[in-house]
Amino acid sequence: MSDALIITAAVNGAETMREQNPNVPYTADEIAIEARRCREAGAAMIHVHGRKTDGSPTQDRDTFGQILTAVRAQSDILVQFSTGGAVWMDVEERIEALDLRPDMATLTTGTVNFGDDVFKNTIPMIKTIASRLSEFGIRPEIEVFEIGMIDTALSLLAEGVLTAPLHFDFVLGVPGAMAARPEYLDFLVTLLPSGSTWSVAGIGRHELPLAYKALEMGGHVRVGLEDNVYLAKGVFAQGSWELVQKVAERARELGRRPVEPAEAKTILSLDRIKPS
Ligand code: KMH
Ligand code: ZN
Repeated sequence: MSDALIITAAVNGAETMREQNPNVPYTADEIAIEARRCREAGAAMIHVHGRKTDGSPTQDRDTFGQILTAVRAQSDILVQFSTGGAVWMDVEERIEALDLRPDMATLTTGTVNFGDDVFKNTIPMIKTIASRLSEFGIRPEIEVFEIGMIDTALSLLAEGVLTAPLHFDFVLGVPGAMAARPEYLDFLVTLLPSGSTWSVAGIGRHELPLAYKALEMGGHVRVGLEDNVYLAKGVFAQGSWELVQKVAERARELGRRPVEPAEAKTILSLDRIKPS
C-alpha cells in the first residue's frame, strides 16, 4: 500500500447553498481563496462547479474561465471541473468549458436517482462527454454513484472510449443511490482493473468516517462542502479546508502522506494523456 494520499476538496457543488452553510464559495475569488486554504491544509486538487453571484449553479464557460484564472493565480492546486453540473442541465451545457483544459474533469458513467430528481447520463451522453475530454486531453475522474457505473466504465474501456489507467471516485450516500455503507467500499474496490486508482466521497455525516476508512485501505479521499457541511455533529465546517485539515491530520497519524499537486499529477497519470 502506498503512503501517498491525494485529498480532493469538493468546494461548492451545485446544490449546497449558503443557507445550509454560510461558507460555501460562489464567486471565482471566493473559490480561489478557498482553494488556497484547502491546498495549505493538504489538498492537491479541487473539484469545482460554477455558480452565479446569487449562488445558482451554472456551467457557463466564462464563469469557469474566471474560476480557473483566479485559482491558478493563488496556488498550484489542481483544478477538476464538474461535468455533472445540476440535474436539469443538458449535456452540451455541462461540457461547454472543457476547452479551457482543466487538470481533470468528472465523468459519471450512468443515470441515477438523485434525491427526488434524476441525474441523467445515458450512454450517448457519456460518450459525448468522454469524447470532449479526450479531444482536450483531459483525464476523467469516473464518478460512481451506483455499482453498474463501474461495469459501464469497463465496457467503455474495452471499446476504447476510455483509456487506462482509470481513476474512480465512489460517491456513497446520495439519497436514492448507493448507501454510505463501509462494506460496499470493500467490495467496490475489488471490481477495479489493476492499475486503477480510487477515492471515496461520503455524503453528509458519512463523509469523514468513509474518508478515514479509505485512508486505512490505501485509497484517496474527497471531502468538502459539496458533500457535507458539518465538521462534527451540529458544528458547521468553516470551509472545505477544515475538512481537508481533519483528513490530513488523521492521515499522518495512520502513516499516509498528503501529496502535493505535482505528485498527484503523476499518480493520476495526468501528464501521460495527449489530446486526440
Ligand atoms: N450535482 C450533481 C447532479 C459531478 O460533479 O460530476 C452531479 C455532480 C457530479 O455533482
Ligand atoms: Zn460535483
